Amino acid sequence: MIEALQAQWGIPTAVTFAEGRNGLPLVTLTHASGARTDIYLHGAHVTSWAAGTGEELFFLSQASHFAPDRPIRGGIPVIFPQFGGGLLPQHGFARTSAWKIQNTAVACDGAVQAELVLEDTAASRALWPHLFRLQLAVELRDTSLALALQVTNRGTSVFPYHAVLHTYLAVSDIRMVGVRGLQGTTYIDSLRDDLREVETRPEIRFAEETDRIYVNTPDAIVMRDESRSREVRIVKTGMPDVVVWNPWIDKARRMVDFGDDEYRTMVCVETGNMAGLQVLRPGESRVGQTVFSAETGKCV
Ligand code: TA6
Repeated sequence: MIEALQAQWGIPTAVTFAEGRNGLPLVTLTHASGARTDIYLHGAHVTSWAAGTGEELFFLSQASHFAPDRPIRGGIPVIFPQFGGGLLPQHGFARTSAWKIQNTAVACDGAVQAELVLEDTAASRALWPHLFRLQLAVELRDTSLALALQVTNRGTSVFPYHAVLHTYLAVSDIRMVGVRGLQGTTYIDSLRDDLREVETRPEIRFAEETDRIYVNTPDAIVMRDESRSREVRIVKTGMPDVVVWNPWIDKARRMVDFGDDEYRTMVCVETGNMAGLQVLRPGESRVGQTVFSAETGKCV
């Protein structure tokens, strides 16, 4: 399978296919600057992003499953058509589905691109009776990684959905981390019976389990990792909401695919429509994009 993927979609030095953990196929995009990102076809799951400096910017649990029927813990799970619990499996079925490569390229400015696609199957229709197409376009540059998630209604009836990039950022010590850009935004506190309050802090800090859906937020968010003098800027378009999540001690212990102490080295800053369902009519498409850019050595 890897040889066939490499023959059809590989690009020397820029796009390389390999067997990843437990033999799951992955594609590595490598930019001329040395920046690199790994994408498993399982879930179209970005598991790693290293900017030109070589520093890893995404968290990936040491205890993560790598199995066809389990989500990978870390990186960027693609959440569709359901965020959270409900009639479908938790966070929907896209993150545990086998996606296909639709295109690879190196753009004229050197950006390395890969596009992955997922369409409805008999299995998905048995769970969720709609015809859809998901396309995830990944674009790597020297200090940025862009993901565009397009949802298309291929069917003849309207469907509601959530589409979310559930991003796990790597940090050195959660107690030395701040998230800026959400002040004045209304949030839904998942830990307090979905109580709605307004965020009054210019910077969110972490000292306990945090699980909040910020509704209709500004499109530029910054995660500051003081220990590493690093900032990760997150700029979204067509994605109204942001989730900020850290499981902290007790929930970390309850998660079998997450190390007990790994809460210290991650924070989720997720983008998409989590607070409410979006609706697509037959033939309609909608795209949401998130661009991550990293700067180190800043006086954060
Ligand atoms: O986005 C935050 C959240 O909904 C948390 O409540 C927690 O459940 C997290 O997602 C991880 O969910 P998962 O199904 O991947 O364990």
